[in-house]
Amino acid sequence: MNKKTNLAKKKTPISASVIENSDLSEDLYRHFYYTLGRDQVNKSQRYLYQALALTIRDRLVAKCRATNQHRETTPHKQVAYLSLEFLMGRALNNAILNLDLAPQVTQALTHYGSELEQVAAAEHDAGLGNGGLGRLAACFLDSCATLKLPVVGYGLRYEYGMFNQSLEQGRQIEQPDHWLHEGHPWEIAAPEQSQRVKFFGHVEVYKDKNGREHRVWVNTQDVLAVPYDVPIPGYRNDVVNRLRLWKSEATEEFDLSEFNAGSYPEAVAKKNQAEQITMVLYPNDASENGKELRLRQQYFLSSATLQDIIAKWVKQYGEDFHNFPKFHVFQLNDTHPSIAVAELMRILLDDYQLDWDKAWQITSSTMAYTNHTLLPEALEKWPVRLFERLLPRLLEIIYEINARFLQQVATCWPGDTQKQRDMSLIEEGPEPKVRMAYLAIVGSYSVNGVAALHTELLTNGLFKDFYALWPERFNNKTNGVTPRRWLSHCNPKLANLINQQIGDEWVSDFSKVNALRAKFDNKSLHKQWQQVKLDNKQALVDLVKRETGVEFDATMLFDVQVKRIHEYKRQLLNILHVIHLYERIREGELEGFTPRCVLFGGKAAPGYFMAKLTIRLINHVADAINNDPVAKPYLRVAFLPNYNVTAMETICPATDLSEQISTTGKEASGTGNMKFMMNGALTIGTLDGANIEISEAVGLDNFFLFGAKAEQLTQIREHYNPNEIIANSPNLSRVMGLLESGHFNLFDPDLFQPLINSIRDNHDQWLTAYDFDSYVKAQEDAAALYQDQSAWTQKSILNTAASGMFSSDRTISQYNNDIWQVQAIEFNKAQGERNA
Ligand code: GPQ
Repeated sequence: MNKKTNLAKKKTPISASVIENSDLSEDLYRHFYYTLGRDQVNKSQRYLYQALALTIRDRLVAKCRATNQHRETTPHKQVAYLSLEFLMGRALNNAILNLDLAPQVTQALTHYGSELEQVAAAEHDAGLGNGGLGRLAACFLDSCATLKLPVVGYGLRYEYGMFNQSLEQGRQIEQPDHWLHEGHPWEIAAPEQSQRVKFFGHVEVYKDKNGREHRVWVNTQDVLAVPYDVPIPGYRNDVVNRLRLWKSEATEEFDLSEFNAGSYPEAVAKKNQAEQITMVLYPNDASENGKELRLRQQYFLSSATLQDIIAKWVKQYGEDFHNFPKFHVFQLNDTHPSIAVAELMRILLDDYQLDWDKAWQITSSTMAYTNHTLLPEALEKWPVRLFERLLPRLLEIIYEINARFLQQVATCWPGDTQKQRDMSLIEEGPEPKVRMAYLAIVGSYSVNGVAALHTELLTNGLFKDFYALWPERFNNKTNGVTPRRWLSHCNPKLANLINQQIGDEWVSDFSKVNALRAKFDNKSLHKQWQQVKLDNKQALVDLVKRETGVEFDATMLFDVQVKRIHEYKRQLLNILHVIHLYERIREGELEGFTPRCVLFGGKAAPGYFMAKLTIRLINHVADAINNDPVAKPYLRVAFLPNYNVTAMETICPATDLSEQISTTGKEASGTGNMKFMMNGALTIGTLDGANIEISEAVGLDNFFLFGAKAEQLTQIREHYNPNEIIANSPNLSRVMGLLESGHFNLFDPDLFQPLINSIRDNHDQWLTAYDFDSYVKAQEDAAALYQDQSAWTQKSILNTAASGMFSSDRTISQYNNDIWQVQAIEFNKAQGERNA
């Protein structure tokens, strides 16, 4: 036996089971009393939360180590999920659920006279994302860990997350979200694994002694990337994966050289510049940012991540990259990290001297790209001039990729120079630009859309030339959401009821929820189902009252639209319908009127004028209605400020009617639609994104469909005349009349003119006027059905029952089967413990 094993044997093993078996109450006390230095006198929910988080983190760390150990001892393929956004929300309850610790935690908290719900409320949301794209990444991490797949998330540790929204006189006010200021107990820094990321400088060419030409990127200004790891627990399966978030810091010698030259302030100023990179999340959803700092963020993430992975590879296998694609996949969450294609080439060419073909073979067989939008304003293009200054070596590589790619285009379409211009990675013009989506497609072996219609529109529209060239590369992966957070955790009453009916296997195999279908007509289930909904609605009533002062009534129909404010999502259409209902009340057209509470929520990008104006309109209309005693028994309207992940956890269990009303062809998928469906809401929606699949799964009898169809759009737009539509629609005329009379802006004439003009514009892309009457009709159907509570409840149950395929577990299984092909972790526990 050699010395090393001897030593290893002597070490006291600290294994996963030691922590698992240690008493949670004692650990909580230790963290509260010693780690945080608190005692009974100055206890507060905040410190209790922190102590509890640390207590749970110990258990996660132990499992994370066991998971890693397995990885290191058993060579296997792994996925790096690269995303500029991870919209995680709160972690405490999710960890308690996945580790099955609720009874122990509840017990431990009794010593402090506290309840989990209050303690959990002290946690800040980790709002490192804008909306659907960032939340999808968070759901995916949960599903990967639950399916035991070796997937690591890589993102940025923004000091400031998504801004906090408040309202002043109906206007959106943005406040910074300094979510880290009280510390983030879940993360563990690993400064010893820091990476250097280069910026600026220039490229020099030299010949080595064999006469071979080398290009070196010199005189760069380097920034340090320091990793912080956040544990990601699977559902009751002992697997704990990681989310690695990079923080930017100044390199030490940077400071020192300046410092020695006696210019301390300059040295500190540069430190600030370096730290700026991960200072703030750009708050734009599905639209271009276009700022240099954003490109720096993108490169910083891509470079740090690739260097990290390559460094580990070299440590393990040396500089032979032959097998690299057998062990690594990089999934690019939209084009945001697509510079990774060029960066991997740079590392292989410049740092490890591979030849071009070999480097390209490795790169293009490890990268995979997910597209999340067809909106032209969201398709990233970076000015060549910016690249040249910020990332000169990367631009050279992109030019070379393009030259070789255009050869292929020329071979496929001989003599067609227009085709070459259309497909070039460089867009010509007075300000030439790099088309990031094309770079991602050319450099990836897989390109996917996020819902069936979206993928179809990609392959026969936006990317049709690329599809013609490489049809095998394109595939669909319809989005999903995790049923742990979006049903088990956020709606425990419904989860319990479902357990009583069909057992609890649905939590980790959500297709099983289909068993509820057989019970859709069970009267005693109806009663319980309605009671759960009523309780959940009461919780939302309380939230809305607390945050807005508006009194909702839990017996009314709850009609909800929460999501980013965007013209294509058509909050405007919704508020027009609210005005229509108000007109009916004012005119006494109350026959068959179903009383309803309409809830809006969502943030507008700070620079998005029309979105911000829409928020003002909603609030002005809400004020007018809520202050009109005639309307009170029939209609209440509220705009809930600061919509975020945590708010959705109260909103979706309480919703009767889910508004998914985007203009057809504009919403890539939608994921809120799935959360509502799981929780038994009925959907009023267009045939857009995943709504199509939702309506197919549940059946059109159980879905309120309206609006133009995708195949009619070209024709509609050709002859679109909204003024004529308005004139011919008594309802819409009346609504426009009230809006244009200034009824909602008496002290500010013309305030809403830009919105009015957009509706009346022949070029209105969003077709608000076109869809209005069919929307009103679908709303009437919903209102009528709600009056028959038994029929409504049947459909509510059928919606939950049919939501099985919208679990992100299904989505991730498909990513794995079709794109990643990694093996699930099957570590035997004994081995993990021995090695720990
Ligand atoms: N999405 Cl490109 C975002 O949330 N942000 C973005 O920057 C882009 C797309 C959304 C998209 O609008 C939704 O339809 C999808 O459901 C979601 O991504 C996840 O795929």
